[in-house]
Amino acid sequence: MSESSLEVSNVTDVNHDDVAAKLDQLERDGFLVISGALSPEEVQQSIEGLNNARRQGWQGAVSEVGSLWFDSLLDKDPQTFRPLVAHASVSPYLEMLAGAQLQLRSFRGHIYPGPYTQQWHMDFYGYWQQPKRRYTVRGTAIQTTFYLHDHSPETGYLRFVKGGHLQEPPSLDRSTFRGSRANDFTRWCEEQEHVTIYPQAGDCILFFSHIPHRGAKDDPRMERSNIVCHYQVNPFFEGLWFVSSSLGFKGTFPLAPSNT
Ligand SMILES: O=C(O)CCC(=O)C(=O)O
Repeated sequence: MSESSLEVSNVTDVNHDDVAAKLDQLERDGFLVISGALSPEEVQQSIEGLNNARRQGWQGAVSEVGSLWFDSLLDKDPQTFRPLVAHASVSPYLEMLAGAQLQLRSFRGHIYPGPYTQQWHMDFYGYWQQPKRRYTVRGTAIQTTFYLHDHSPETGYLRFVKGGHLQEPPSLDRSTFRGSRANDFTRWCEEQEHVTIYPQAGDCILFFSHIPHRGAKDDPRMERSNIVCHYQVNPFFEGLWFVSSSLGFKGTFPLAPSNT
């Protein structure tokens, strides 16, 4: 399905050593493709859930690049969307990455109805700006983005800056960012080497929220939507720049024994 060597299939069969090896690859490459993470039925339910959310008008504002986003799906339609939090297909990875310390930060659905080229961005810009003190531990955010439609070189993609999670990009001064307009950071991203993948319906891409990435539709007729669970490990204060607000504390530790 992709150029990546990180594809994982049939994750229910993976053993401890396989998961550990894949996480080594995640650390090296910044992302991991979990192929067939959702069944065709789960894909269909998610598409219908998102379309229903759109009909109900639950979306936030339309972004400048033409995507609709939905931040209240867990509250408004838990039956459809709750199973995607620490879904069985990704939980072996999440378990080994953070276990009970894993916190769901936010849950966001997207629909991309028209022509769409996302700006280069990171979901966790503040990663590189965390205070370093004697007792601080670097907060890390990891996301699982579930794709609901097939991508191909003719239709659409997800693209990463190669190794972009390992070095601090230049020009992250927030005051220089104006919506989705090009700036020194996005120009730097464009000049780097890239890795492009073509997720298929049901695939999940697990990646560090601080790796620069962009999604796009090359064929504006393509139906495209996805669902993103952002997780964080080690708390970081709200003022650190992140693409979404946090859900808060209570009930946001999906792998904790009591789910508190
Ligand atoms: O449109 C895409 O594929 C990118 C989605 C995205 O930005 C994300 O998962 O954070």
